[in-house]
Amino acid sequence: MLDDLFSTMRQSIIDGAPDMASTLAQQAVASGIAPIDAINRGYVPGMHEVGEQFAKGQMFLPDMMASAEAMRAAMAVLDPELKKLGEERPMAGTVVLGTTKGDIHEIGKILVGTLLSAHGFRVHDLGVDVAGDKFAAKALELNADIVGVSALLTTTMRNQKGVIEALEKAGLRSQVKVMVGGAPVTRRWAEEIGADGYAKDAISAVELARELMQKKSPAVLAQT
Ligand code: HCB
Repeated sequence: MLDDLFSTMRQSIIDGAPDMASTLAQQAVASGIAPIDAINRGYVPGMHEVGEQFAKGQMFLPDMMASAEAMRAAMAVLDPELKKLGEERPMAGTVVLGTTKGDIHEIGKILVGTLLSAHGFRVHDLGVDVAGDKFAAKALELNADIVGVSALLTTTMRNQKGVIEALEKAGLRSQVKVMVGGAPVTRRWAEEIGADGYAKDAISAVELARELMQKKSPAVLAQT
């Protein structure tokens, strides 16, 4: 029964059907299904399928855009539900989040931000196509604990290193932890560019952020 619902959610993304994606998300909320399960078991597998079909030339850019629209419609319903979970938690840390320069993929980054908020982090999302110096300026302004950098293209991954360099240049590197993610990003890449950690999905990003905070200020995290 649940599997049928998740499978229909997945299909709504493949079909690029925002109304259907939104209705299914509302049904999930009404039936008490955890929003994160709907995302991870329903909608995200649909995005992965779209990516595979695009790579094989079976889907094209407008299809991918329609799928992104459907994902956004589902997230519009699920986002507030996830954020409610974070409202009563003590502040776990401040995260500045963004997608690297040259890259406009935002869905995964938004999801990471939502889950971090749901776990008590104060999140500032810089959006997409963000240059390293903007990450550094916002980290300085907010006295951020963590900078999270997303990249979905092999061509924009290298700009994650640019963010680390910008933090170094601004004299902030010793006080700001950097976590990286995005479909082509690996743990190995994170190590290569000197990031403090890599997260494969939003749940791991929360775990990683908590680990990084533990290293920075164990006392704060113990209360969350
Ligand atoms: Co886009 N695209 N795309 N795309 N796109 C990918 C990424 C490809 C892999 C598809 C493919 O070929 N198989 C491919 C990249 C190939 C490569 O370089 N290796 C690709 C391409 C080629 C392109 C264009 C160049 C296509 C073109 O114009 N010819 C173009 C690039 C534009 C640009 O950025 N300059 C393009 C455009 C688009 C859109 C606009 C149509 C749309 C994005 C819409 C939007 O975001 N508003 C889009 C989409 C939707 C995709 C796919 C299908 C889905 C991405 C997605 O949302 N995934 C994607 C295929 C794929 O990734 N498998 C395809 C779902 C989220 C939940 O996963 O991996 O983004 P995620 O995030 C995870 C995870 O990585 C981690 O947690 C997230 C949540 O679980 N994470 C972090 C992410 N960031 C993190 C940061 C942290 O600190 C920690 C963890």
